[in-house]
Amino acid sequence: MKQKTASTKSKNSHLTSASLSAEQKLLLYRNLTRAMTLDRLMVRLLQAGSLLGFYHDSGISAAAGVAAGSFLRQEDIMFPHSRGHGIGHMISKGINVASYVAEHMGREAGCCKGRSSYHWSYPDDHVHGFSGNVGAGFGLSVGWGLAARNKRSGQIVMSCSGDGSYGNGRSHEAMLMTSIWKLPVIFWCEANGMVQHTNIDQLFPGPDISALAAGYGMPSMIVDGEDLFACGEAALAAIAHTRAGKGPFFVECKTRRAGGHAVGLPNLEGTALRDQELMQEWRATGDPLKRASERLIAEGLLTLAQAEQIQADADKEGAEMVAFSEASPRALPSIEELEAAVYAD
Ligand SMILES: Cc1ncc(C[n+]2csc(CCOP(=O)(O)OP(=O)(O)O)c2C)c(N)n1
Ligand SMILES: [Mg+2]
Repeated sequence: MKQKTASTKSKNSHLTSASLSAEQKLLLYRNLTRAMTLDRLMVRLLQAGSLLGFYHDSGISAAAGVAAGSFLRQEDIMFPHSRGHGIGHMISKGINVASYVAEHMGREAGCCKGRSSYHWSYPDDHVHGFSGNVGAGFGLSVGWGLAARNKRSGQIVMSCSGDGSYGNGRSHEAMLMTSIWKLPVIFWCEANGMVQHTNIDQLFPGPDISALAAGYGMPSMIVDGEDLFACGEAALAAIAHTRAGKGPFFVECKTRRAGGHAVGLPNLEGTALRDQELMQEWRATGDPLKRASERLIAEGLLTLAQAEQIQADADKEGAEMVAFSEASPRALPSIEELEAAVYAD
């Protein structure tokens, strides 16, 4: 069975990338440091038995989500991708996710009072729901895009998902409707070549998911999803296009999943489907943060001391979120409360 590798070249079918300023590159770098630090923290918390439920780590694929969030405005709408539980996407958009960590830890201080597991939202920050139903964000993205256009609010919708979600028919309805109505929606596809335990080439008949966009008259770009700055440039181009009222835009970030579907699940070890040595090599050589720091240092935009400080800040941020969560009582709702939340009178 063929395994997907991240593309090393960008194929930009319709637009050229906007180039990034030094400030924008450093913003991306700081956000990726924070995202990867929190991702590792969530893995540790799960392994220590401190999280309720599960965690789908982002690992070496964190760069795309960070780029998706970093240049949005506060009022823009985002549907984060489920990998990394959307943490990188949301912190990059400027959302304080301490209450999200608390939510995972089942605490009263959680954004849904520790009762939601995976089904939370941050409406004040324009993240409207997160679902275990893969592809659920597509329909909502159309609705929010339509509202933004009709109200002339200037908002755009960043609709993030994996390559697997494009097997859901709703994605096609969303692409059709946003294109016909010229809605400000970005289809941000984080294509890691995997759909839970299945390789994408068993489920999609072509090399590029973004080829779908052409069928709906929508411009698209393909970028190396492990190149933080290529993803950042794609985000800027897509944001400029949608904000200008030119309709939807599709970005495919090619990346890889070097681990199992969720922390603790087997990575199809012992089967021919996943080459474990290759996965190990990806983990050893595919760190997008290392790649980004080498580039910034070579360009004279970052020193080792500054990189260490950024890492120390991220460690502190994570520790503060855990302390915030642990200071809050465990959510132990009564049966009556749970029933009231499930059944209508
Ligand atoms: C409608 C629906 N079908 C199937 C599933 C089971 N499922 C959970 S995650 C997942 C894979 C999603 O693939 P992708 O969107 O590429 O995300 P990735 O796991 O690769 O990050 C599937 C099929 C689901 N949650 N919802
Ligand atoms: Mg996938």
